[in-house]
Amino acid sequence: MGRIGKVYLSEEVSKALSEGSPIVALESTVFSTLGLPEPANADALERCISTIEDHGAVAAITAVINGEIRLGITNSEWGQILNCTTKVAARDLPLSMAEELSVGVTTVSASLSIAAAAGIKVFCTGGIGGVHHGYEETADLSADLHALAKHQVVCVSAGAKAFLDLPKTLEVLESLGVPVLGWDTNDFPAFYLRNSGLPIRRVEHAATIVKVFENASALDLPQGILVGVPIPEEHQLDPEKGWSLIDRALEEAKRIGLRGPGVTPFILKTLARETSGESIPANLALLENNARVSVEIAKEFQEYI
Ligand code: PSU
Ligand code: MN
Repeated sequence: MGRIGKVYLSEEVSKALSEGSPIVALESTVFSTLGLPEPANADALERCISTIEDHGAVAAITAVINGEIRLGITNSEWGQILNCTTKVAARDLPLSMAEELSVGVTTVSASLSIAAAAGIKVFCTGGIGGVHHGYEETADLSADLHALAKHQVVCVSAGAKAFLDLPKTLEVLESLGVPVLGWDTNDFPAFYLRNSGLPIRRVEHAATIVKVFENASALDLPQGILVGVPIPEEHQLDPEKGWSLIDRALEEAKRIGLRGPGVTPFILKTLARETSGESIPANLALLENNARVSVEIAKEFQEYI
């Protein structure tokens, strides 16, 4: 197994890095039961990896295994990720190493730091974390936003999860200097829904994203780039129903006084239940679509060199 600093690379990722072939990094929280219920989580993992491979790139899943920070998980280790319930954000990485955590699933913040450490430029997720409703009271703002401000990685997502405070999330990204680009859209995508009604800058070609990245590097701007890819039309939830269910799930979280890292998994679960599972195929479809777009961008980076 290769290693870059404290990051252990699978053979496949090691080889792809040394050959300069396109690589897409992936988080692992979304594939654990914290992100998706069984068996949809296994389905999502399988579909993301095969989409990335079928389009000609290598999938590099991040996780913590036996206290090692890993980039690239082998098939025999998939089961450990799927069943894991220990969520590891960027700040948890040092402790999970020190305590030799047996398995931890990495969030966007942890994964961006791992990808950046290995020089991987494209990272794919479902939806990033952001500013939660009630921020004034709870100060709950995902570490994903700070990680985007810190690591020069293109983060491909279907926007931020629709149950977040999306206007505030965009404000914070602006304050942190993170460019937010819409993949063929002017409207910040809202995860299960194509539109949030919030304006962002449209890009129509992967080449533009690569140029933005290279220009930012040349200017010594330390930030990453957030690319928002809308869920394919046929898979989005009915907007009216979707937004009202999200309101209900938020009220429930508030009523039981939920705080901290448990909030996101709770709302994802509540939505799956309330939509009688309809949110799950939508979640799978957007992940697969993001994986496809990620490969397009990763390949464009190869062209540019
Ligand atoms: N998007 C999903 N499912 C998830 C997450 C995002 O569809 O499980 C995870 C990601 O790992 C993200 C994390 O980084 O939730 C954000 O959690 P928090 O709001 O606690 O920062
Ligand atoms: Mn949080």
